[in-house]
Order: sequence, then structure tokens, then C-alpha cells
Amino acid sequence: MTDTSTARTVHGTCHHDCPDSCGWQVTVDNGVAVQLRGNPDHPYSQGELCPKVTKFIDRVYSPDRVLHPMRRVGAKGEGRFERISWDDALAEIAARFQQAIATHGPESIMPYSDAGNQSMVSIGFPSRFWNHLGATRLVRALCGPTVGAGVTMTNGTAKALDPQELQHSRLIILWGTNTRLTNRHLWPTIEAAAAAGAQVVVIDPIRTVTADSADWFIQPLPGTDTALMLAMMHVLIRDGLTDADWVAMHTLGFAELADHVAEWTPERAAATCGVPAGDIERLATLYGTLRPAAIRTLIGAEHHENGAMFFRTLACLPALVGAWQHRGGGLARSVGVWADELIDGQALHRPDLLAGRAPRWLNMSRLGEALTDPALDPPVTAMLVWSANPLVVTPNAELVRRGLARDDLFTVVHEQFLTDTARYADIVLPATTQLESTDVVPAWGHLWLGWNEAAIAPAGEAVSNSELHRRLAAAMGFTDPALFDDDLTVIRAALPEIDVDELRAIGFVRVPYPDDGRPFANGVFPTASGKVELRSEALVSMGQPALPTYVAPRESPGGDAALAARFPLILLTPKQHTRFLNSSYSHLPKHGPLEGAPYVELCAADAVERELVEGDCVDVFNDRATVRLPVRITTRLRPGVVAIPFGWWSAHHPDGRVANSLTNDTLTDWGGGVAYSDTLVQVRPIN
Ligand SMILES: Nc1nc2c(c(=O)[nH]1)N[C@H]1C(S)=C(S)[C@@H](COP(=O)(O)OP(=O)(O)OC[C@H]3O[C@@H](n4cnc5c(=O)[nH]c(N)nc54)[C@H](O)[C@@H]3O)O[C@H]1N2
Ligand SMILES: Nc1nc2c(c(=O)[nH]1)N[C@H]1C(S)=C(S)[C@@H](COP(=O)(O)OP(=O)(O)OC[C@H]3O[C@@H](n4cnc5c(=O)[nH]c(N)nc54)[C@H](O)[C@@H]3O)O[C@H]1N2
Ligand code: SF4
Ligand SMILES: [Mo]
Repeated sequence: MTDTSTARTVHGTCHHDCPDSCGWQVTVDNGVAVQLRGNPDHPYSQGELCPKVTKFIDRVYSPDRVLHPMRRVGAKGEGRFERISWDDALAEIAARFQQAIATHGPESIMPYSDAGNQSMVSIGFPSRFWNHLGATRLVRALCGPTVGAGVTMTNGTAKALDPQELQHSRLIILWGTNTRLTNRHLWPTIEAAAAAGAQVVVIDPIRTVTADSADWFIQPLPGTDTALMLAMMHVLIRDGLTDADWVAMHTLGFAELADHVAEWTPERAAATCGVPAGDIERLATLYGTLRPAAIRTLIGAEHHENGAMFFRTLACLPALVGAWQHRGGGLARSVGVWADELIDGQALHRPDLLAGRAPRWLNMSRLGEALTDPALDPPVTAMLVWSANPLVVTPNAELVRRGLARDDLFTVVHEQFLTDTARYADIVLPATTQLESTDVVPAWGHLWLGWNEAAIAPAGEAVSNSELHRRLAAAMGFTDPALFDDDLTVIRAALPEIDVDELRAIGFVRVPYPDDGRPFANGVFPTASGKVELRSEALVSMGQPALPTYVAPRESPGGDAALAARFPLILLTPKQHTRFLNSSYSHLPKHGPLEGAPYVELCAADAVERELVEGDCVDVFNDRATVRLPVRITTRLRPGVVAIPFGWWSAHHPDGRVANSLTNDTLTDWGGGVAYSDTLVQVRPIN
């Protein structure tokens, strides 16, 4: 028998908004992707993929893929569409955009995108079109910028430790990060450190799967960690556990900080954060005595009204104990800023195409407000959404829904699936998956930039984000050549220091990082003073306190008392399912059903108080919305804290709402983020 197989292997990199950016290899036979596996040669992920992406081929070939442009024929939200041609779709979009520009100017058009595909061209190239158009600009701060903004006010930079350096640590504090779920390929590094004797502490308001694997789990009330950190500082200073020499040479404002935290006794902090004073003492003592000591954090803790202050304060801790001196000591967060140094942002985004204009900025977390505020001038009358599903992921989602339902809003959604958001579109356009386009993926959880080679032809009439924006530019009659660069030209321009052909051949390249693993070995920090700023004048000029300061979130039990009396429970809406990546998988048959269905979790004490038992149906409500769900009784939450796992779509919820229907869209103290996790609710049984 002759072997007629034409199978070949194509290497790629996962595009998801996930710190791991795993390398994969796709077997393609006769133009069809038949198998997708982890690339064993990938230096970070080493051949493993997560349970979401091992089934990625099912996503690519799902019968529910959007394969052609479609025009809405039903009511907004109903989900009835008819197929149209690309030419008709583009002509209609161009006409509606021109009409919006003629009536209210280009700022009445709002581009809305997130990191549904975090590849470099996919995420960056569209800016060229929007800059040229002069559209409203989007503050993209749903995820991450608040962490960087907080750390920067202490260290002068958002750069921090490569998390793989944790292999050298003796103490690892996982502070507000659920490593085993959200950053699973870092876990082997932590296990190796633990095997070599490191202690692993998890600090989280939820007893997560990561907490289950830790040596010690500490469970503060959400949004109160700054009080815990101030009390740790109190103990470190009181007990002489700071590194006096390092502090004297490399920090600013120690004496004032010492005065300031004198009143933050463990007892006082315990009353605020709910962690027993003895545990705070023990944590501070561990942190002041074990070397090297690393704190690992990611994104979860930024989603609070005082989110930037959390990270500004957290960044003070390594300085106090001189942790940056030791290999494996310091603070590990996203390493995206190291990768950013390789990317020429000007060449990628081409801000020069703005031609001196300075269009307004609107914050993506306030989409509901942007679409419904009658005072907004100019109003948003047209919108293009791509790489995002705002109706499920944006806080205060019912306000977003009201906005999307507006008859006078022209909405285009470029998607792989008919998401909750896409159902409100006037025009839906088909988007490719990562198997269908070539790009480069800059990671934020490790120091490897990955190549992604297109493995198969685009499904149906799907196009990538960059191709969509080239087509839009042509339809609008634009002629600037920068709007039509092909992907390889963009990649070469944006990576001037990289040999792109070599990257393409090898599949990944290491991002520059200090050889001895210590980002601040010399104790020099890029702040105004050149030191770690325990006291910050820059913060004062921003209207913030000079010293780390605990302020209870307005929407919290310690905040607005009248609100807390009506809605006494804190609602968290976490990432909790192994098979979900934000809202990207809950609708797929090999993902969603295996995670069950939406529920609200509460502890036994809160259930008993409301005479609830497992499986009862309740209304979870506040002034934003009411969400009807079955109850699950859990030991993972403290009294006073309830949780609705996030990621399910309207169709999966019994009443068509989503977790974010309830969440708070107040912006963070600085950094532009949003306070999802400072949400108060009440829970009542349904009679
Ligand atoms: N399986 C899976 N993996 C994912 C994702 C997913 O949806 N599913 N999403 C990806 C994305 S977009 C991101 S940004 C990363 C996020 O990665 P992480 O930041 O690790 O994850 P989160 O679950 O957002 O938050 C981490 C933890 O912060 C806790 N937290 C919330 N408030 C506080 C607080 O006030 N104090 C403390 N100490 N902890 C707090 C939450 O309870 C949660 O357990 O994960 C990525 N990986
Ligand atoms: N309550 C609550 N809300 C949250 C969070 C939380 O923990 N709790 N987490 C927040 C965080 S950290 C984040 S990052 C955001 C995530 O919010 P989003 O970035 O909106 O995340 P996804 O739900 O994954 O939606 C991405 C969409 O992009 C589509 N997509 C994928 N690739 C492409 C592509 O190449 N082109 C186009 N056009 N589309 C593509 C996918 O089909 C998917 O529908 O959610 C935030 N919202
Ligand atoms: S979603 Fe994250 S863990 Fe899963 S394959 Fe992609 S990068 Fe790896
Ligand atoms: Mo995120």
C-alpha cells in the first residue's frame, strides 16, 4: 500500500490572554488540522497545553463558527442574521462610518477591542486605521495596567522579577494569584522550589486550588490587603527585621514610613482584613527572616477601588527586607514590559497617523456609560468590536446591554462565534483563529517571544484582525500605504532588533533580561530619586497620599455604610473553571457542559442565616441588577463573601443575566482599571 499521507507539522503559539503563551504544534493533513499538541521544545510550556486548548481544534472546526459576513434581520440581541457578501458588508460599514463622521465627527466612532488575540500584529496593527480615522481612543485597562501603575509609583518602573527565578526562592508568597488555574505552567517551577525547601504561602480571599496546594493559606477579606501589608511593615520595623543597610542606601522616606505604620499594629489590621493578628505576626516574621523571599502576583488583586495602592504598597515590601539583592528575591508580576522593549510601538501603531489630532479617550470599563450617557459629546453612534466580548466581560453589564440595544447605534462585531455581544450587532464579520493567521506572540508570563505560523487556510470567509482593518481602510477610500502593509512587513518593522527569519525558523526567541536573574542588582531604580520611593512626591502630585495608605473601597462593608446595610455581602466573580478562558469557551460542547452551569457560592453561615440549602434558587441583587441562580454551599469562602464564577454567557444563565450584570464599574484609584471585585449584593431565597 502506498502512503498517500501529506501530513506536515506547523509550529505556533497560543494567542490567548493567558500568561503562559504556550508553544504548540499542529499536524495538518490535506489542509485540515487533525491534531494539536504542545511543542515539547518550547522552553517554558515544554509540551503541555491546558484543558481549554487541548480541544482547540474543536473550536476551529465548530459548526457554530461565524464563517461569512452577516446582517441583522431580527431585533438587537435576538441573534437573527442573514448572510451577505464581504463587499456589501464593507460598503454598508463605510457608509455608516462616513455618516457618523459627517454628523458628529470621527470621535463618534468607538473601536472596542481587548486581548481576545494577544498576538502583536493582531492587537497592534488596527491602531493605524483608527489613528488615521481620528476615532475615539480606548483606555484598555480591564486587565493589567493598574498593577503596572501601582508598582511604578514605588519602583519607577513596572519591570519586575522573571517568575522562573522563583526556582531560587526559599519563601514564595502567591499574593492574589491563582497560579494552578491561571498560570499553570509556572507551577512546576514553584513545585521545584518547594522540593528544594521553599515555603509557599497563598494570600487570597478565596480558598483556591492553589491555596489547597500551599504550605499556608491566609484568607483576608477582599480589598483589605493594604492594611495587612501595613501591619507586616509594622512588625518588620518593630522587630528589627528590615535590612537597614539596603534601606538606607536604596530607599526614600523610611523614617516617615516607620512613623506612619507605628499605628498599624497587627491587632488593628486584623480588625480590618479579618486575618488573625498572630498570623500577621508570623507572616511578617517569615518574610523578614527567610531569604531569598519572592512575592508573586498577577492581576486579580487590581480589580478594586484601591487596586493601584495594593501594588504600590506591595512593592515596598521587598525593599524593606532588601529582597532584590538575592537571586530569587523581589516581586514577580507580568513580564510583558520586558517584551515591550523589543517592540517598536511607533512603527507598529503609527501614532503619526493622528496627524496632530488628539481624539478623546474613553475607558473600556465604562462602556455602559459611554453608550448611554446623554451628556456625552459627541455621542458614540458607531462601534466596531473585535477580540472582545464586552457584554459578558465588562462590569455593569446590564448598562452595556442597554447601550447596545440602542436603535441609533451602529454596531459591527468581528468574531469567531455569535457571542452575547455579537447578537447585538448590525453587521457580524467572520474572524480567523490562531491556526489561520501568522503572527508573533509576546508573552507576559515568561521571557519568550513566540512565532505563530498559519497552519490552515482561513475558515469560510474569515479574516484576521489586520486583514479586516486593511479592508476597512480600502472601503473608506483611505490611501496611506501604512494602512495596507502586509503582516510580515509589520512584523519586521515592529521588531527591529530581531532576526525575523530566524525567529520564524526556531519558533521563539528569548527576551533580554539580566543574566544573573536580578533586575535591580545594583539597587538603582528609575524613580525621580533613583531609589525605591516608600514616600512618593509623584503620588502627591496625582492627589494621592505620599505614603502607602489603606482606604476601604466605597462599595465594601467598611465603605458606604448605607449601601452596606442594604447589600451586606461582597460578591466576587472569579475565573474558576479550568476549561474557560474568560468568556471564550463556555459555549463549546467539550468545555461548558463539563464545568456544569452557573451558580452562586456562599459559606454555610451565610446560607443558614438565609435559610438556604444546597440547590435552592436565589436572587442575587443590588441596584445594578438581579441575577437568579442555584446555591452552592462552599468551604472556600469566608462569611460575608459570595462568588459567582465568571465566563458564562447570557444563554447559560437561567434569567439571561451574567455575573457582570452585578459588578461595580468604579475605576481604580489610578491606572485606569476597574473595581469588579468591590461589589456588594444581597441574596434572598425565591419563594
Ligand atoms: N483557566 C483560566 N486561566 C486564565 C484565565 C481564565 O479565564 N481561565 N484568564 C487569564 C487572564 S485574562 C488573566 S488576567 C489571568 C489572571 O491571573 P490571576 O491574577 O492569577 O487570576 P485571577 O483569578 O484574576 O485573580 C487571582 C486571585 O486574586 C484573588 N483576589 C481578588 N481580590 C483580591 C484581594 O483583594 N486580595 C487578594 N489577596 N486576592 C484577591 C482572587 O480571589 C483570585 O483567586 O489569568 C489568565 N488565565
Ligand atoms: N467579573 C469578571 N469580569 C472579568 C474578569 C473577571 O475575573 N471577573 N476578568 C477580566 C479580564 S482579566 C479580562 S482580560 C477580560 C477578558 O475579556 P475579553 O478579552 O473580552 O475575553 P474573552 O471573553 O476571551 O473574549 C475574547 C473574544 O475574542 C474572540 N477572538 C479570539 N481571537 C480573535 C481574533 O483573532 N479576532 C477577533 N476579532 N476575535 C477574536 C473570541 O472568540 C472571544 O469571543 O475580562 C475581564 N472581565
Ligand atoms: S490558554 Fe494559556 S495555558 Fe492554555 S494553551 Fe494557551 S497559553 Fe497555554
Ligand atoms: Mo486578563
